[in-house]
Amino acid sequence: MIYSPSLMCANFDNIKAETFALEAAGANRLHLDVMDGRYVPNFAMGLGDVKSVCRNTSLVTELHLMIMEPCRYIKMFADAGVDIIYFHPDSDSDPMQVIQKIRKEGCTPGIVINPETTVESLKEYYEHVDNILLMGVKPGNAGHIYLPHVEEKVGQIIELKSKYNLEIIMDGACTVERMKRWGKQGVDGFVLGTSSLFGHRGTYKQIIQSIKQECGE
Ligand code: S6P
Ligand code: MG
Repeated sequence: MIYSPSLMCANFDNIKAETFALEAAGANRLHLDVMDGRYVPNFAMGLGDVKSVCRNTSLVTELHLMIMEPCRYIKMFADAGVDIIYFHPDSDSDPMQVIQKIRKEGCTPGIVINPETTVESLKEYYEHVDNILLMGVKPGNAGHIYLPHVEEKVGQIIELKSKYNLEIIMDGACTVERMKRWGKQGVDGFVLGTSSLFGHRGTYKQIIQSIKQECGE
């Protein structure tokens, strides 16, 4: 199972120490949220933050771009050292070109399914990407409320998983209880935010170990 803490929820007073601590605590991937104030009305990590995390970890890093015209910035982030790049297909006029660009720059392409987007509407992309990030909340903030209608999409995307050889990661409102359920359904991993890790009692190590235990590892 993949456990990918969201660095935007970490303590930015010392992002290097946070990166080390999360890796030492047993995280097996790191999730980096980038927002431009246009695709979503918020700002999150910037290029310098992304570079710092990539420089200071040996873990696989996944970049979640919540920006307009992502194609223009793929090379920049690939050069920063990220491994997986997710983008929102409705943020660019030519999503296929974005996918190709991500591969050309040596990264693994993924698309994001928003809570209001149907699984069916993105079907033309599934054979071209390796990874899917399924949002459980409206993108833009940590701590957003879970949207229960997403539950139906979990089942729908799992049905397509083996056909297209997709990795499925859930992002947003990943509580322990939901991770247990979704893991059994066939989801491959979870973004750990305020619902399970940050702001909870205990050290990162204690919390991640307890999440793994609860989820049957
Ligand atoms: C949200 C962003 C996410 C959050 C994370 C927060 O726009 O893409 O990656 O950082 O999901 O998790 P939580 O548990 O606070 O909802
Ligand atoms: Mg994210």
